Amino acid sequence: ANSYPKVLSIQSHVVSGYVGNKSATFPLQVLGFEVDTINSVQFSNHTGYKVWKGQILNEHELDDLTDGLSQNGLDNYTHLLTGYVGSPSFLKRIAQLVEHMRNINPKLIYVCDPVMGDNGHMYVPQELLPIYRDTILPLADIITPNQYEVELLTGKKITSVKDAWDAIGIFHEMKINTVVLSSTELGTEQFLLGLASSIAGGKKTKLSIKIPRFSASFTGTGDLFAALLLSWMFRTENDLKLSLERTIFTLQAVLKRTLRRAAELTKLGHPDTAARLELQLIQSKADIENPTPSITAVAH
Ligand code: ATP
Ligand code: PLP
Ligand code: PXL
Repeated sequence: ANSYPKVLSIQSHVVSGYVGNKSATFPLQVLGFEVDTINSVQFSNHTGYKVWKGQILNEHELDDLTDGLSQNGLDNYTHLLTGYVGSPSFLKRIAQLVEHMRNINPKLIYVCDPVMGDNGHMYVPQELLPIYRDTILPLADIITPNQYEVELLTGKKITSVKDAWDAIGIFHEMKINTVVLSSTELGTEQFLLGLASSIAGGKKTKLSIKIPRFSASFTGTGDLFAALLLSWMFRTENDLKLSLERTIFTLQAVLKRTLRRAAELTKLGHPDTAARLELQLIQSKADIENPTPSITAVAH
């Protein structure tokens, strides 16, 4: 029996900075999860810098790791979390892995961030799209696509809040219990609009949340969002409203701290590189542990 929830997180590792597993592990641990990580890549830093170097894990190497876990009976997880995946063969192996993990624990919760692109631009190979749509998503319990990823997955352009709810309905028809669009451009200049919907246990919940927008673009926030949402859905027994509000509170706190630090670095004459906007995650431990939401999500 598991005394703690135990998550397998398959994401990027960066030596310096906070994206992928570096963004997800600390908050999950702070919130009481055992976290086992498989590093789908190991890079010096994220790809927003002028240079990045490192290694990519292939599907055979993934098999080696999961086979070792399996032979020692270490593959009893309560949760699986996946983010950025760069190759079709690796993504197909993840589908097999979900099925294996569900045989071990039929109650496994799979949280999938189907990372493919942003703002009308795909940054993964196009072959990933049909694999996510037809093979991976039907296995997921919670998905966190962005607006562009929803358009890719449903084949429909989203230009209104109604379009977004309709698209979310399509995912529910695929038996995905919980769908969260962590940020859409359907708000205003001042606010990003977050949308969340759940049909878990036959109970329908539809929520929107206005997220005060900062005029900077960050990296690793999508990964942090998915890790926090996973944590709070477990800790609140699937209370989507509380989970969304707490997740957004922590993101706001991390981003405010990150911007404060960036301004300090600028004052000190630090060069204007991607390093200035690395998430101030460790410094935000208290805001991860004890979120005190001030923004409420409203029902639809
Ligand atoms: P993914 O690509 O991982 O599926 P995404 O692109 O939607 O997700 P982000 O745009 O990084 O992910 O958003 C995740 C969360 O980060 C948002 O819900 C929001 O809380 C926060 N966030 C990111 N950028 C900003 C910003 N400029 N201002 C305010 N909040 C932000
Ligand atoms: N660009 C590349 C090459 C990436 O690998 C990622 C990671 O997922 C992103 C952009 C954007 O990441 P996100 O929107 O999750 O912050
Ligand atoms: O999800 C963000 C991310 C993950 N992994 C790698 C990245 C990025 C964003 O740039 O470069 C390797």
